[in-house]
Amino acid sequence: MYTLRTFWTSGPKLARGVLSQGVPAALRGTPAQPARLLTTSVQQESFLNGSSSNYVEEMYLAWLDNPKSVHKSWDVFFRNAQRGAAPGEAYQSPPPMAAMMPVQPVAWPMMPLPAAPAVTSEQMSGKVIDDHLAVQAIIRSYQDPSVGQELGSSDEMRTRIETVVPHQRMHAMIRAYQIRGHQCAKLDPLGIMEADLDTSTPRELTLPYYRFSEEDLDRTFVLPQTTFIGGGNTSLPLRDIIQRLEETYCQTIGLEYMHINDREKCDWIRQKFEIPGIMSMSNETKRLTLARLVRSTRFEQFLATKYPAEKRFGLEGCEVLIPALKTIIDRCTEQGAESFVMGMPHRGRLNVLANVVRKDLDQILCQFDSSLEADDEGSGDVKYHLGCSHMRLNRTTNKSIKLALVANPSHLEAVDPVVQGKTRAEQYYRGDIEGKKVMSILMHGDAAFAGQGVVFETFHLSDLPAYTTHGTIHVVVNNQIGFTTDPRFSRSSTYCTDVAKVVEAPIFHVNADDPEAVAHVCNVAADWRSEFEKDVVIDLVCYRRGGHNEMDEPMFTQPLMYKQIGKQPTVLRQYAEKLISEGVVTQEEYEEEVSKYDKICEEAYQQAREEKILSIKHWLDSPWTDFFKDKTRDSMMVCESTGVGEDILTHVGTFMGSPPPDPKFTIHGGVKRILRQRATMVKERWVDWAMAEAMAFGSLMHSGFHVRLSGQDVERGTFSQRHHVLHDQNRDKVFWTPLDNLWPDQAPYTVCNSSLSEYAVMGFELGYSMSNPNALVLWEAQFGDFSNTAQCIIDQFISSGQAKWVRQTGITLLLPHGYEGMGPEHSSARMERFLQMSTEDPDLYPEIDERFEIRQLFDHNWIVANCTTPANYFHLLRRQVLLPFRKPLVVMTPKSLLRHPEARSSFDDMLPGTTFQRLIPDLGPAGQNHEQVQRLIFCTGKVYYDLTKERKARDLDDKIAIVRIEQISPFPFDMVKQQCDLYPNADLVWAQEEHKNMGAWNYIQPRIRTTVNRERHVSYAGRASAAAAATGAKQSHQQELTRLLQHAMNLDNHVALWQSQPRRNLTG
Ligand SMILES: Cc1ncc(C[n+]2csc(CCOP(=O)(O)OP(=O)(O)O)c2C)c(N)n1
Ligand SMILES: [Mg+2]
Repeated sequence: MYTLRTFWTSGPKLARGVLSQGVPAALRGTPAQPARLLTTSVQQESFLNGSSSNYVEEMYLAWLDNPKSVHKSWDVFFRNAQRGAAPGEAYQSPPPMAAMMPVQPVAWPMMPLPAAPAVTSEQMSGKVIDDHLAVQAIIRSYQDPSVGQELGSSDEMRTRIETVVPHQRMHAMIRAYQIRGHQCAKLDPLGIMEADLDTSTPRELTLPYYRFSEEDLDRTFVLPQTTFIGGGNTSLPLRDIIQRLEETYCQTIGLEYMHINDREKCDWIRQKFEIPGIMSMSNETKRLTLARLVRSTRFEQFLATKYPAEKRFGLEGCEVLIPALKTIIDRCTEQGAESFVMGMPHRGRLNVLANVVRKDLDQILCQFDSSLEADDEGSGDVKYHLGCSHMRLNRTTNKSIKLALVANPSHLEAVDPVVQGKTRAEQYYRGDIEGKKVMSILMHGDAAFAGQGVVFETFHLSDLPAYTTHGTIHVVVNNQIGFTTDPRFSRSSTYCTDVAKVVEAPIFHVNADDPEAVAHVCNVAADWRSEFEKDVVIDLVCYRRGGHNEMDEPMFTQPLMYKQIGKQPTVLRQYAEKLISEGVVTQEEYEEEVSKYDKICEEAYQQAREEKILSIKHWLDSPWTDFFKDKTRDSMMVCESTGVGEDILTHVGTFMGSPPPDPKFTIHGGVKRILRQRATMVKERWVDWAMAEAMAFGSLMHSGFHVRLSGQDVERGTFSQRHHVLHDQNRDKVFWTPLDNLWPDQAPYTVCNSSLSEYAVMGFELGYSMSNPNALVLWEAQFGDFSNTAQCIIDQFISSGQAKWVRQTGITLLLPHGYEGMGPEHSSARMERFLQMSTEDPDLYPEIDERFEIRQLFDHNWIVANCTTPANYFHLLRRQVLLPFRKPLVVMTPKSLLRHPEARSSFDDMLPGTTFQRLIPDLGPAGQNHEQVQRLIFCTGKVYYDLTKERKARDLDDKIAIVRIEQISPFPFDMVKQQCDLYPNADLVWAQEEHKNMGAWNYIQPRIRTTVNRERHVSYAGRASAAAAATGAKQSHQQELTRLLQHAMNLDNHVALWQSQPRRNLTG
């Protein structure tokens, strides 16, 4: 039997004085008055007759008390009447709903009155009035218990009110349970904390709030359509209503769904929880749940016994996570899912691997043996970060399913978007456009879920057409603590799950010590995803039995909580006792289940002890088996030619320069001009940057490689250079994407403007790139420096992912970079950061042979490039996919070079036989007459064009050679050496437009020195060190550039000159 919340609320009642504020002093506090208070004009209104006069009187009294307490139409009416409107003219019919739609407040007409028709008694039916009256009475009865007694002079009215008013209150009460019942649910297994951080009972969940008395409890009420608690009954006694509401909303499940702005979805959830008996579970399922709890619990106990001194971030206190995940997977498999991509933090990861993914136990246990040597390259990672991919039979449905747990860094929640991208890609490759076959499950810790911004960013991708995975099931291991911090100090939101409300995800809080309730919400979550293809959150409110890890002492910081935890029996014990007492299992059966699993663990332990080698490859979350099939390290040392036949270049170019085939499609005049320019390019056989890019994409898709370009405003291009999606100027949502329509059998092209996020979107594209190697997946920053808000993805995944997890990716980052006088925030893509994370040794001159170029790429962690010609960019992009292995590519892309008249390439530079040039030598007069050259300038990127212009202006073309390093990392040692040897009499200068502590200087200098065996000096020409990436003043920018060029071209005493400049002169 449930206790009814019958105590009076402690909250203050609204004082009458508050309600009457703003009413003329003469009328303030006026007691209920008869109709004579109405002004003459009011009494003369044609619709005031019969019962309506009572109603009007009621309205009038209410209006006198507070003009805002009545509908606006009454307010206008009474005000007009008081101002002396003629009979029949005081009433103004309210504007129709449509007129009220605009954001501007609707100004209702006051005197003088327009000629609106007066309302007749026929129009204002008695029923409408009665209903209004009842509603008004309810509203006011909440505010003042005495109201209602003086209402209605007729018996009929009193009867109506006596029926309608309690019903309305009952409706409000049901609604209150639906909205706020979760606040009274018994969610904390320890019984000491409130999951919503609030110990008070909402007033709306108390009987007195509705002015129901004990006698009312036996009164029968007709149930509204917004509840399903009646089951087959359309009416119930109030006592039963409350009991059923308490059962649904205030036991071990707390439901949050009333924030969903969709009646159908709310009803769907109500049906899943309110219908009496809906949570009943078969004995078979109960036994299965118990068996899963046995595995989950005994696994942790086994590890604790065998490896007491090892960190494993045990799941103790939330062992129910395992049956929960398995229930989700069973249900989703029944609904057609075949592949699950999962992301999770440290806690319980080994248990998930062992008992959900069903990774071989001995392989898991090997991870505890620190003496085992890894057989693969790479530095590896700790056991609770490794991913894996595994096919297994789902016993419940007898279907084969794939489970992938994505490897992740320590950075909590960083894996979320990666999982989503990988899921989306898998859906895409399977043609699973509704996400019926492939789905993601994300697990979270309570503190991280609330605290990490990437959670929010990832939620925002969930419903975007090019990013949705058609619903993710989120499971929060809410142990009510984050390391040593209590929830009240780690979040400002009510629940740790509130972030999910931004996408109107339903949130099911559940007490993790009630395995059946957990199973129920898991089934509903799976059904929700299947039904609506939207995200849903399960909040497993649990506790952490030990410290943050196995070495930690929790009593230092949470003494009371841990005293309680000390007394808390495991959920396994509680549930086993329950099922034994219910007769669902016997004690012997239970013990047999336990010893069966203990034996499995022991055998795996013995087997693991026999392992000699640790294979990181067993832990790949995206194995790419076909891609690597029959490949050896040796066979991977060749790369296909990146040049392309002229027919393909012409075809792509022509498409890019043609209007859409639909004659009704109207394109913008500016776009027309661009298309004309593109047509000219094809005719004249040259390309600019955007055209080269389109040709790289088009030619790859022609060869069957999918291309996906994502980032902010990438469809048009930040600099209006790309225009990959043309918009009909007259019809909404009518687009034309030429690159997706080049050939009927081409691989598809996806170009998508992303949400304004870097962290989540870059993570998403990284995940996408991991799914299938046969694709070019690019993420573009609006400006290169914005990529630093995704630094975690760059540092933890892209630069180091292969080393940690032997996992390859060809993700390509396009980072607009270049000093154009646009200020500190739009100039630098921070190339120094990427270079600093490059792995090759600056002090070691490598062994050079004919395979050096590709071997270097293979051995390196990533590629950093900064091209100066469209053709080289074209080759770089193509090489990215034609390489026999995958490496991340970071490209500093240009801004002004997009339209620079010299930054053009001929078709000839892209034809078969041409290739990516890691370094572009000087082919001008200096390159013809090496001995006479006094200076060899190395540079990268657009400054090359400034340098050549200045050199020409100074007539130094034969004295200064300018060589471009296009692939900065891995460093083209071999080619740089050739150049240095070619100009034996030249001094060596590195010229850059970035500040000295930025750009490539710190990376380049030691490598050139190593190349020349430290026998020649390398000096610097560029901006001085600075804190901000660039000056904010255009004029200073120009001065800095002038000085840079002067210095680079000054053949006398350049080192001393530059370095002796006072700082202020350099920065302006
Ligand atoms: C981005 C990030 N910041 C800080 C940490 C350090 N850290 C590791 S676990 C942890 C507490 C996590 O609490 P919660 O999310 O509730 O998970 P729990 O450990 O309780 O399961 C912290 C702060 C981290 N791993 N990642
Ligand atoms: Mg926690």
